[in-house]
Amino acid sequence: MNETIILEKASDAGFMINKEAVDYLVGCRLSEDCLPVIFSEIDLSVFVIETEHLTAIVRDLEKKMPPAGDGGENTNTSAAAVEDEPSFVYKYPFDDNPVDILEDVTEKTTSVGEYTQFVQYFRDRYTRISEMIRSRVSARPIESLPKGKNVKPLSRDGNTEITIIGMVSEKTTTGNQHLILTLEDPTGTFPVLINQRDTDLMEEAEKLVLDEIVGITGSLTPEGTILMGSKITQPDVPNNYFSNRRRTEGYALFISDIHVGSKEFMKEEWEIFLDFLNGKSEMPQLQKMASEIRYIVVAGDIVDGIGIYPGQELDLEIPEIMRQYEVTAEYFHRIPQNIHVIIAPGNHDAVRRAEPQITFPKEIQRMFPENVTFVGNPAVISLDGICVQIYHGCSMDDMVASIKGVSYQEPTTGMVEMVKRRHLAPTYGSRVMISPEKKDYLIIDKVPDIIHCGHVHTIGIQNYKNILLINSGTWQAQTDFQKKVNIVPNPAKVPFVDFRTMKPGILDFNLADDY
Ligand code: D5M
Ligand code: FE
Ligand code: ZN
Repeated sequence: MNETIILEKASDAGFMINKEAVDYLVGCRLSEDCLPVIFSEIDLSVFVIETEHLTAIVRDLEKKMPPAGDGGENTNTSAAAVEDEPSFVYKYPFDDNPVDILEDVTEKTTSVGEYTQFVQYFRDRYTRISEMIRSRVSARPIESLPKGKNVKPLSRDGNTEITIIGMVSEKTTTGNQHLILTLEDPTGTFPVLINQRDTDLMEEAEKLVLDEIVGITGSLTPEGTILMGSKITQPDVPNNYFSNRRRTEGYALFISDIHVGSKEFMKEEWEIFLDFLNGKSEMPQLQKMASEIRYIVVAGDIVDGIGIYPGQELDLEIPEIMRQYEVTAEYFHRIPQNIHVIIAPGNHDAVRRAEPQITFPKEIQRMFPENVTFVGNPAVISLDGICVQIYHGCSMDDMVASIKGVSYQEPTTGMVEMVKRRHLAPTYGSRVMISPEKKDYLIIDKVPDIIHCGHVHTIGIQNYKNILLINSGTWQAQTDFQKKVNIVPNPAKVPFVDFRTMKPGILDFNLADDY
């Protein structure tokens, strides 16, 4: 559909229409003839048409549409049968698999690591995340809270409940097992008590981590010295969140933690994966799928690196860092040229360790073929309209240690906690090192369609509020170090997403039954 015609037909039907809704119509697979029907279904009380007014109507019409190619003559086909048919025809390989980089610190770094920059960095984090919380509750600055004896009700209806939004700067337990949180906003700090008898609230409060920004509603004690918490509001994503992404086609594959150079790098399985990409699988379905792959996203740790942990030299097959990248680049030269590959670094790669990480230096990039686009960690990219947030995932180690229910075995549990906080690394100062940029690149600002992490070497796929969370495993078998800390990897498996339906799946290239 064409934008001008959409605007014209909406106006004919007596509506205004916002940009998102126009884009949504442009991306749907209905023809312009359907527009009057669509607009006739919209309630006349609507003034500006938004995407949410359209989705149910468009989906209904799409279901009724005959599959492409049969000219609509097959009127006996039931709706259910129609759904099973391919709804349109597309031709591969694409010669244009566009990638737009929407967010990336590379080329934009401002950090020199001075103290004042940390102040500015945390100020940016507070401003942007508190704004998200403010859209859900109205809050007041800490310095405006009434002080002194006999605090009067704060609103005319006698309700003394107020909300403050602050960064959790301390978390302690009292002798009676109540929880005391200190919240800090730019105007001051204030203690909040969570009563251990309020078990549901306590369960939520215990999951709060230091440095995260949260809204807490409650009543002030008569002296105005403490807030008795009754409700916690994290920024999160609305329950009815709906992405107005464009419809597109083909497959994207998600991998990470290849660890080339490690003695445990699973060469044989990796070779089978490369064969698959080149259409050399035995199964015809896999050959067909391979021909429809448009993107491979790589979320860091492409090599094992050197000096990453004590004694690593004993685990290395290739002890020289540039040689590790040369071998990796040779592998990437064997990926079909029509597939657009996006690579971000991880903690084993030869880039600065503090996050956000700037992408690979030019001398490494030069080794790779032209169909590779390098980005930093984290980065937000658009794959032909599908928004992907890439993050290697070092914060997962902190979250496993500090949030009940987050585990290495189910890595998406940690990713859900990132989305709830709209931040990829909510705690500062443990395992994740932060580079104080003027802007906090670790904030999940735009709600992506897919979040892709690696690092923990286990596979996980989960849908959370219409966001697809993917953790992409590894190509490294269990190392002695991991055995000692009881990390059981999930290697040689490749999560993928069918961009036509947004349905995920996993390709398993394991040869042994160990995993
Ligand atoms: O991380 C691979 C996995 O090993 C990931 O789950 C974190 C874990 N890991 C890495 N370093 C440590 C330390 N020092 N202690 C505990 N667990 C760790 P990778 O980034 O590939 O090394
Ligand atoms: Fe790794
Ligand atoms: Zn890692």
